[in-house]
Amino acid sequence: MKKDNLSSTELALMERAQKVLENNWIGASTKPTSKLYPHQWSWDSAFISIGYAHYDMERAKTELRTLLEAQWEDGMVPHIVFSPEVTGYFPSADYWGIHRRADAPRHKKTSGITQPCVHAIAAYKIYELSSNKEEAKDFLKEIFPKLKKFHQWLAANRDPEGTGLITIFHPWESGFDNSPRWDEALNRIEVDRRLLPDYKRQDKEHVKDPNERPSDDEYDRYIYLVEIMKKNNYDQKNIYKEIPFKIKDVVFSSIFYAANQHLKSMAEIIGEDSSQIEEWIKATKEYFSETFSPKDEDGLFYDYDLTVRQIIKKRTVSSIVPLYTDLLTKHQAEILLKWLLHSHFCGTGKCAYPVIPSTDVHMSYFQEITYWRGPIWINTNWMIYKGLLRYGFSKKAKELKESIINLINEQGFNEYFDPLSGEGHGAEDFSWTASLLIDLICEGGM
Ligand code: 2M8
Repeated sequence: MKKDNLSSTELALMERAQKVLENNWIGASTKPTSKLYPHQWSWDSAFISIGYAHYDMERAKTELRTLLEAQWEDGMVPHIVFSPEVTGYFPSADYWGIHRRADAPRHKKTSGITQPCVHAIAAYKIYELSSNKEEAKDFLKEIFPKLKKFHQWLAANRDPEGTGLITIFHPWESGFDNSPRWDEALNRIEVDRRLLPDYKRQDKEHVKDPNERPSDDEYDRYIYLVEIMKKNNYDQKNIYKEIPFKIKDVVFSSIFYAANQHLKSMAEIIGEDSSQIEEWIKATKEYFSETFSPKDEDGLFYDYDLTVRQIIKKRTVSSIVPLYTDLLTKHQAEILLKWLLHSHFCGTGKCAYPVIPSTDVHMSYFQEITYWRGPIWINTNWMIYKGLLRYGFSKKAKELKESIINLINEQGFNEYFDPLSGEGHGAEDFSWTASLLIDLICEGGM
């Protein structure tokens, strides 16, 4: 890592960020934070690995290796890998009961669902930043087959339609748990109370205000969806037929596309065949805009609900995340920039910092401290920052980067922030806030 060009504030922040990661390190991986999320989470680990790659290559590699040790035989990378000795998280490993599926690992306890596939992006970052390219190539050789197998699983089970767009079966799979994006689909579900177990939430005990977390009604629906999966023994084909929540997720699909591009680059470096990856890339190119941003709309991107066959018209940060990919025309990207400059997404107006909130602040469903319904999250801002650079919007990119740095410097390494006051909420020392800040400070590029 080159430290010469960093300001004293950036250097001090780097040190604080590394301390957050150090405190959350649990021996072979990093938990998102100490009490609220005491295990390993899938997409968190990929973001975390990107941060480590700037100053500790071994940790960056270990983070991904540990996660992939829990990969299911069929290729699925689970969204949580449990630390067996840790209690106090619901739903627990026992609750998930993954033993009902032969493909689930026997030596690791995991959840039975997945999360966005940021991992190939992280693995490629490790290669890119390594000074010893031979060693880095060996790492790619080791990890490539596992990542490809995960993408094959996604393509086969979450995109049987061959659109290059990924379907989620649960809000937790999006990583945006209680986003307004999922409201209608969740509300449509008729919860069969006989199927709901007696359960006790633990998450609300670890935050300042229980209103920061999803509601009990939302939780019942989350658990009900897991019950349907358990009833189907985590068999993807049967779940596809039965689950009442089936959505083509615009963020997951953007990440799948970007991750495939990185996977393809890896294949080229290590001399592996990339034809299947190219097929996935081609399919996403063909279907992305026509599915998520139909003509005569407002230029934003929206998830597509497969159950009712319509787009989900909720104005959230996900509507802009496609900027992270190279899938947009200059014109499409310019429209997204306009949205970002507007008060809807804190480009101007009443927000404390010009940093992008998770929901358009003018919408009735915007809630400033409630998790994914309004607060600022660093991972989505990081993706959009990279997108702004990609499309040549350097002025806005510079402003966003500086504002993210100021926000964290002044408010802390929180999980999320109230866009109106800037105040930090959720967990206090959150790993991906730290790791992605490191990436922003050290690099800023793609
Ligand atoms: C949140 O999700 C978990 C469930 O997976 C939870 O609410 O308990 C989300 O913010 C998700 O994106 C994140 O990966 C996870 C751990 O940080 O927490």
